[in-house]
Amino acid sequence: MAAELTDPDASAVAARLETLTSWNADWRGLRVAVLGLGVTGFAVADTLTELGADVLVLAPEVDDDRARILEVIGARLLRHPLDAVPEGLVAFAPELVVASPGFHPDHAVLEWADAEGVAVWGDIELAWRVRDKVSAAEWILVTGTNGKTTTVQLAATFLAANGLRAAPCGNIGVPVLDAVRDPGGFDVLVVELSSYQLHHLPRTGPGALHPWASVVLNVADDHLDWHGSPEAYRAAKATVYENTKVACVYNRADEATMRMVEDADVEEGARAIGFGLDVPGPSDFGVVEGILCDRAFLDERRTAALEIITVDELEPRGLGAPHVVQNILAASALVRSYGVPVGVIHDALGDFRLDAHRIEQVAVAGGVRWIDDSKATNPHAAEASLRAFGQVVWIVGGLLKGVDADALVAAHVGRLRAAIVIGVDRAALVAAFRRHAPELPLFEVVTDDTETVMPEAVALAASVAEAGDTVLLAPAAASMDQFADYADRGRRFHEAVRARLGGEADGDSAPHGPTPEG
Ligand code: UMA
Repeated sequence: MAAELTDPDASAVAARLETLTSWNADWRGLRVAVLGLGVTGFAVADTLTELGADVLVLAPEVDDDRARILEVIGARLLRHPLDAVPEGLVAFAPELVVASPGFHPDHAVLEWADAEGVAVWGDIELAWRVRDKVSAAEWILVTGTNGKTTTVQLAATFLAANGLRAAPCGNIGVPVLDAVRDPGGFDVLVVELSSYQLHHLPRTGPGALHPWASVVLNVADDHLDWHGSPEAYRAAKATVYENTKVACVYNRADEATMRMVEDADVEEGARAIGFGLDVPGPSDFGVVEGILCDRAFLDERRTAALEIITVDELEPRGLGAPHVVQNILAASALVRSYGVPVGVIHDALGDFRLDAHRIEQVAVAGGVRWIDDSKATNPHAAEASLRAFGQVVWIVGGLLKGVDADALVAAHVGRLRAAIVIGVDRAALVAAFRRHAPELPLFEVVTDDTETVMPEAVALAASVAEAGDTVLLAPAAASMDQFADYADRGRRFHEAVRARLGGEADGDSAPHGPTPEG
C-alpha cells in the first residue's frame, strides 16, 4: 500500500528512466524486478544493488549459493514458478523490469508489464547505460545464426594481438555487465548478441546502442518457437546495425544481411563492408586465388588489396573450412575498422584454434574419420558442416525448435552413406529421409537414456562406415532433450567413439578441423 501512495506517476517514471544513462546517474531506490537468476539475472541484480536500486529477483528455481549472495548484497528473492504473475510482484509495483534473455516475449510477466506500462529492458541495454563505470570501451557487435562465437573470439584475439585491452562477452557466456564492471577496464568489448538479447534492444533513445562496428554473419531460420515467425527473428537480428558509427559488415552471399544494412539508420560516415568467399569489390573482404584479402581499408582500394593470409596456411590449423574462412573475413573486417594491421591478424591466426565441438576431429580409424560438430544446433550450421566433407555417415537429430529440416535433408542425401537419427523430434527427420531418399540406410536410436544414446549411435555408425567415409555428428538441432547442452552431447560422442575404437585409432591426428573436401 505504501508503495502505491508514494508511486510517482507513469510519466515521471519514464522521465527518470531517460536520465539513467551513466553509472553515475541516480539509480537509488529505483524499484526493479529482475526476471531469472541464471548468469544474466545474477549480474543484473548485482549491478543494480551496487547502484542503490531496490531489487526484487523472480526465479522458479534457485541454487542456494546464489540465494545466499542475493541476501548479502541486499536484493530480495521471490521463488515462483512464473507460470502466472506473482502477487508479490504486483505488490512490489516495479518501475522497471529487466528480463533475462531466455524469457519469451509472450511470457505472462512480460505481458503484464506491457499492459501496466512498466518499461522492460534486457541486460544489454542496462550494460550500455552503465558502460562508463571504469572506461567507456567501444563496442563491436556480432550476431548471426551461426559462427558468432568463433567470430567474436577471432576479433578479440586480433585486437589483443595489437596490444588493445579487448574482452569477448555477451551470449558467448560472460554477461556484458561483468565486462563493463571489470576493474581493469577495456578499450573494446566484442559483444556476441543472440536474437533474444537483440529483441529487447531499443533502436532509438537513451538505451539504444551506438556500436563502433557491427555484423550479421548470416540469417537462417532458428529459434522460431521463441520469436513466433521468421520475420520477427530477422527483425531482431537487424537491430544490430542501428546507429553504427564506423563499419556495418555484411555477408555478400546472404542478401538479407545487405538489406538490413541498407535499412538501418546509421551514423554519418559509417561504411558498409561486404565479406564473402569470392573476389572482393572495393570496400569488401574476399578471397582471390586462395588469398584472403582486405579491399576496404586502404586508400588504393579501386586498384589494389591487402593480403591477410592464404587458405593453404589456414588448412593445417583446422581453419580452412569455408564457413571458418567466412568468420575470419568478418572478424578481420571488424578489427580493420579499428585500425588493426593485416600483419597482426596474420600472425594472430598462427596460434588460433577453434573451440571444442566445432568440427572437431575425434579420431581416425580404418580410414574413417570421426568428427564432432555438436555445436551445429540448427540446420544452417549442419549445412556448412555437411558441405565440408565427402561421403558421410550422418548422426542427426535432437530438439528442432520449430525449425523445418526437410530442405537440409533433401540437399544432402546425395553425400550420405547412411543416417542415424537421435533425439525427441525424430519423426519429422525420419519422414524427410523416407521422402527424399527411400533407399538410404536409416537407423533410429529410440532410447532417451542420456547414457546410451551416443554408444548406440556410434555402434550403428561403425557398422556402416567404410574407409574414406566421415562419421559426422552434426545434429541440426538443440541438445536439451537428452543432454545438458551441446558440449555434453559432444563429450559423450567422444567417449563413445573412444570406447568403441579402443586401440584401433590411427593416432588422434589433429585435435581440430579436418581438411575440407567438396
Ligand atoms: N527462466 C524462467 N522462465 C523462462 C526463461 C528463463 O524462469 O521463461 C529462468 C530459468 O529458470 C533460469 C534463468 O531464467 O533460472 C535463466 O535465464 P536465461 O535462460 O536467460 O539464461 P542465462 O543463464 O541468463 O544465460 C543467458 C543466455 N541464455 C539464453 O539466452 C537462453 C546465454 O546464452 C548467455 O551466454 C548468457 O545469458 C550471458 O549473456 C546461452 C544460449 O543458449 C549460451 N543462448 C542461445 C543460443 O546461443 O542459441 C540464444
